[in-house]
Amino acid sequence: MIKKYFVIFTALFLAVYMGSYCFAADELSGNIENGIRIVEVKAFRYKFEPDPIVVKLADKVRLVVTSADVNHGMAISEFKVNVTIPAGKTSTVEFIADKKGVFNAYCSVYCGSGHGNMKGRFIVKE
Ligand SMILES: [Cu+2]
Repeated sequence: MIKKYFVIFTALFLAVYMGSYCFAADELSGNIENGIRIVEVKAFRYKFEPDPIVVKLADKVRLVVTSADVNHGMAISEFKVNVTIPAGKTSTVEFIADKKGVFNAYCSVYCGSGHGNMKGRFIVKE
């Protein structure tokens, strides 16, 4: 009897554990180099990748954004980020993630019919 519960408990634990691992939306993005969290982002019609971008509160963040197609922009209003990325080029922006929460990163340069929906999430967690 106890053995049975143990098996069920273990199965449940594994399911929850694996589930949270697979669907973790909050794994930190990029790598720390010289104290800066560097995240490579790809901008293309009509998405940013990765999505979400996840950083830690107080991180110094450098977004290295490359456009895979046309001119794009990447803006995160709460951090006064607004960078333009010419077609096929890479732009870089640096800022401090000094507020926690879930923020919108959106395209700020008209890039086609789906431009208005070109959004990603920028998550700052503790
Ligand atoms: Cu756009």
